[in-house]
Amino acid sequence: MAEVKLNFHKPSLRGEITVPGDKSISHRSIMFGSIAEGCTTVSGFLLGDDCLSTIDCFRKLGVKIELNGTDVVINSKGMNNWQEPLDILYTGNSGTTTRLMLGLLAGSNIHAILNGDASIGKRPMKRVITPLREMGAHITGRMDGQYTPLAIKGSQLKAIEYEMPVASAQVKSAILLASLQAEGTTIIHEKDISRDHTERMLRQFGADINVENGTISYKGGQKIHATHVNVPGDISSAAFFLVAGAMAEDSEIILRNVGLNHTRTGIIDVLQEMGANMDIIVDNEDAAEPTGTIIIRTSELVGITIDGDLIPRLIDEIPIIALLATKAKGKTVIRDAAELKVKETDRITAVVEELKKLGATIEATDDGMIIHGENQLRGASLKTYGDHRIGMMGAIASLLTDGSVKLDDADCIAVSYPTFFEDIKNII
Ligand code: SPQ
Repeated sequence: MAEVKLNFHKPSLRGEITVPGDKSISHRSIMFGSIAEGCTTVSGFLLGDDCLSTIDCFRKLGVKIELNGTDVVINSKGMNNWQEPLDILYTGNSGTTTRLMLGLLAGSNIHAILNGDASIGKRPMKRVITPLREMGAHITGRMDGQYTPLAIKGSQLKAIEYEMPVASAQVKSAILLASLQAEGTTIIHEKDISRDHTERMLRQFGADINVENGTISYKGGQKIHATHVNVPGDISSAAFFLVAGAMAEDSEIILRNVGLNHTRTGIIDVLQEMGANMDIIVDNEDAAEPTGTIIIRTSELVGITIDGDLIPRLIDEIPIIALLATKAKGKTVIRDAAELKVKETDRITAVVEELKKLGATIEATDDGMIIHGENQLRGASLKTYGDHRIGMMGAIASLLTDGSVKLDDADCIAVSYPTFFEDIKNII
């Protein structure tokens, strides 16, 4: 594990960053390219460790995947011709790979074993196994399939009608991917809408999917056609620099190629409500996944309440939003976010503990946190808990504190943003 000492503090942050590919969309591009028979090409692919785990799993299923920089060429004989893997499918640190693979393999004609790292071993799988078993999936595993390692024997599935108990794109996507092979029309009801990249990509690959007022319907057995996928920049990665630009003195950062899918832009709503000085220029509103340029400047911020249906639209940005709130005037309350406890680490505990070390006035609640603003942050030695988003929160804090910030393990940042430290150098 690489320990790093960061002395980035600069009074002014200025420069441009082209945001690397979206992690959620990169995973799905490999999955859909492997399902479809023929040649799928991908540009702007994220070379993060999680997405490389997804590629590795599909190579083990016999799909030919070539990487050339951020371009990918996938040649597949179609999901009915996947090979039974000789080895376990190792999903590394990636919850998305693990859960979506379960959905895909459930209706296949092969047997496979899925396992990941220690963090994956603690993440709940029952939320995916329950609806998949209802569809007829044969899945066994530790504690009756609640945790990895998991064994799955593909079988004939039937469609279900399912009310989502939590707002989760991974659960929704696992069901949708299983429904590709299921007999009948699968219906999913979402109370709060989670990210919709799977639904958009199904359309891009030529499938007919109906989405209306939180209800999704998909008829199994449709043909998925190979195509080209252009992966936009990851707004969850851009978020770190949006916050840095708003918090630092005399700053202006231009972020290009930011994905602006409405189910992901909660961070923009929050920045605007807190009073951030920012401009957004939309490039292509009608693309499968819209993108744009965001210019963020030093801002006078006020505390706000973040809750309800906004939470799934910014769930991964909460660590960096908590850092932002330490500068705002007044109190920021984050609630309805208990899902944070089952991410790569318990992100409520991790954020509160590490921000306290930096001098923040912050307290944990059952489903979020309360941050009292206008704190002057100081240098400290921080733990990342092996969680990329906690690591990047600490690194951004080092841009804003007088003393240096030490991270016990910065390697985890490569999970979603392998060029993070190079991009920091573009703005200091
Ligand atoms: O893939 P993983 O490990 O679950 O990654 C995280 C992240 O911070 O990058 C969550 F820890 O993102 C999830 C996100 O929180 C990615 C995702 C997706 O691509 O479908 C959906 C969200 O999770 P969930 O459980 O709400 O569906």
